[in-house]
Amino acid sequence: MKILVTGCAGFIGANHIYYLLDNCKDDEVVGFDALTYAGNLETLETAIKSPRFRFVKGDITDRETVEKLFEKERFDVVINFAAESHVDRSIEDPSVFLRTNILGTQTLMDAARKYEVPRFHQVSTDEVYGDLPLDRPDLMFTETTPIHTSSPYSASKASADLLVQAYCRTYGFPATISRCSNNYGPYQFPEKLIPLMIANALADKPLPVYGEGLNVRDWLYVEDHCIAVDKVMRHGKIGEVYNIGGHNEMRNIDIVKLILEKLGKPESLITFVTDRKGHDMRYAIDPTKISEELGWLPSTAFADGIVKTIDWYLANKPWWERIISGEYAKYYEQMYGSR
Ligand code: NAD
Ligand code: TDX
Repeated sequence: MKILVTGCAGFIGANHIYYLLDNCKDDEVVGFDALTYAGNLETLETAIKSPRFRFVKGDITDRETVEKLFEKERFDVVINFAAESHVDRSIEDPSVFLRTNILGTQTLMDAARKYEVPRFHQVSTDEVYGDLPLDRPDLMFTETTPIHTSSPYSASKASADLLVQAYCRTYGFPATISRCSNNYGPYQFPEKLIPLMIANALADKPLPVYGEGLNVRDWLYVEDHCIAVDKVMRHGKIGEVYNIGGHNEMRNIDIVKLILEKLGKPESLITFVTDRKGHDMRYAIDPTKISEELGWLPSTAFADGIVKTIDWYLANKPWWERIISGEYAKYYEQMYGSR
């Protein structure tokens, strides 16, 4: 098959490229990415050497470029990872989130319809369901939980999901949607909780925990997300939504303390800072549907995944040090300088 992976130079997209190249030897992969602040071609250095992979730079909202690509390549599958993905940035400036996450998805779907791509997969997020209370551990998100968004980011992802579902119903568009919980692992941009805390701890800088650090996230090792997306893309039922998560709920403060312990750094580095506006309290995914229908189960336990992740950041300092010393330093100062 010829597979288009958008957002291939970001965290999960790049991990997905490596998953496909390592495990799906009959597939040819084209990666498409606008190389925004979050995209990094260095991440694809090894992939680019493969004769089964080609990188194309472009923006998913650029209709002309997207259509030309689809006309030339005649893809069998499109997987849309491309997005603006950071909640804090969406609170500062929602516009680019709406453009990329909603209009970009529409542009890709229109091209897929025009060139009759047989299969389209939309990578969505558990954040479309809003949040759950801390005192009801029995509650989890299922695929029928109502959409109830909190941030401009989650609203933009939910809007894209609704559009995908509308295209399925109206045009018989052959799409699936997956909604995953928080990912962690190699190549995650250092603005996100786990790599940010690793980088700061290694530099003996304060670790900025929002509010009291009691918010709960349901963490999944990135490769398990890739395996799940691959299963949905090949075997999922057209028109269906699949939740992806590994029953691994943890409080932010406990993750931060664990990182400090693993790195041999003191808890005195923890600094409680002003909370995120509209901060979702708890996410928890019920993955029964994907487990029962597609036989997916997570394969990396958090205890192992977090060690692998910390080891990766230790072994790949140049990758993230180049990021945090560039444009990102300004972002960090703006977000955390007087928080
Ligand atoms: P990321 O920010 O690391 O990467 C996003 C990539 O998309 C970057 O390479 C960026 O250059 C590219 N991109 C952005 N705008 C683009 C545009 N207009 N045209 C083409 N490319 C563009 O994000 P991520 O964490 O890898 O997330 C990937 C997808 O998975 C997103 O759709 C996100 O909503 C979803 N998701 C992420 C998580 C998570 O924990 N990170 C969890 C669930 C779902
Ligand atoms: O400096 C920080 N301090 C802090 O306490 C940062 C960056 C985060 N946090 C908290 C906020 C959240 O409760 O940690 C938690 C995780 O934060 P993020 O890494 O920003 O992730 P989150 O907001 O949960 O969203 C992530 O998961 C769902 C991804 O960024 C989304 O793209 C995905 O859809």
